Amino acid sequence: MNSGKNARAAGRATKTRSAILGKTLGLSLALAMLPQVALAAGQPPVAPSPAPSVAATVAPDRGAVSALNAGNAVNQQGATADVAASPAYTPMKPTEGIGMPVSGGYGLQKQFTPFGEYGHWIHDIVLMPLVALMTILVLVLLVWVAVRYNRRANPIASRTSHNTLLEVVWTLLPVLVLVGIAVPSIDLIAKQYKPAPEKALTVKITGNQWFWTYAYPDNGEFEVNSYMLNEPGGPVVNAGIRQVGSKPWDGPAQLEVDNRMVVPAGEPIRLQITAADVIHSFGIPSLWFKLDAVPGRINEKVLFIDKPGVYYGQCSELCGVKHAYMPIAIEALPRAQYNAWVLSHAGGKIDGEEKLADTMRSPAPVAGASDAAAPSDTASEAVPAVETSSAPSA
Ligand SMILES: [Cu+2]
Repeated sequence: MNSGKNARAAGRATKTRSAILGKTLGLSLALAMLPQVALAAGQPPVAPSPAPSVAATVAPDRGAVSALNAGNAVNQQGATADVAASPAYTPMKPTEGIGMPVSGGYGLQKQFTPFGEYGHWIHDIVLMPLVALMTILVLVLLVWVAVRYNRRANPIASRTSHNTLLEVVWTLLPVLVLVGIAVPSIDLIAKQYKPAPEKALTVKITGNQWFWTYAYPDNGEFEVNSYMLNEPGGPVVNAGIRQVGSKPWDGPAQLEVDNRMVVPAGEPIRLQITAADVIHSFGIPSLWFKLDAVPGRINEKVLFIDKPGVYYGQCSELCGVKHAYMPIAIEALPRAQYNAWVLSHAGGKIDGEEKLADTMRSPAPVAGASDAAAPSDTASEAVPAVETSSAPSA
């Protein structure tokens, strides 16, 4: 409030400045005092009638979370991230059976990364046929021996103890089989260990008991907390978090979260994974991705998602009583929509964007962002300039 008085005092000196500041202050005051109203007004035009009511019910819930976890700054940040979502971003509705387990499914999930497609190919074309052939071969041999060489059919047993051809074959054949498996699988492992390109977007993932935190150091350092939604009719797992199915874009129960990890599709992303308390593991079956989250250590791996979509996973390392209740929901968006999501967060800025002046000059900031990604050495000095530009929009 003091700053408001100061701003107004300064405004008397310069009329134009005061007009802008007054507007900004008025807007921020309105936002601070009436989050429900602001949210309702900010909802996308897609679903005008249900959206405001949902927003209205969510806002008090969030207040309850903050009150419950008054000392938990992390939780409050998560709440802010959800509330701060702008009309430019609406969470994507997942496609049934894509990026999630299917009822009665027995194979691998459909893959949406180049590594996943490679791995799936090894599984389907190399491993399964070999397993089937070997199983049938061994079964046929067993049946043949049992029928042809039992005591009744073959009373006088042969005393042959060596057969050079047979010995060479049963040594060489397994060697060839193992080499045949080793070539593609070592190739896949080697490719997965290749670090992300220097200019790749970095997302930092922290496992907590029992939720995930996603930080975006290239996008203004904002953080998003991701909690599993409660199941309708089930016990309340996360107090203050809404129930799954209460928003049109909600995915399956026990996999959907309040704030998804949003990333751009069709470009390499550097995931840096750590944990705040115990060992967790970040695993998404449809993205061929699993990496341990270890306290005091950063594990890094590149993720490349072929196409936009919502992909679900779970913590894959037993980490305590609510281990089963910290799912992962990754939403891959086209670059332009990802940038819009970034800008919907307080302090969010487009990675690789150069300077405020450049942003103002380019007609389409989204196109400019990908162009500007080339000179990486200028990216660091662009930080303060772009931050000031994002302040009014936040
Ligand atoms: Cu865990």
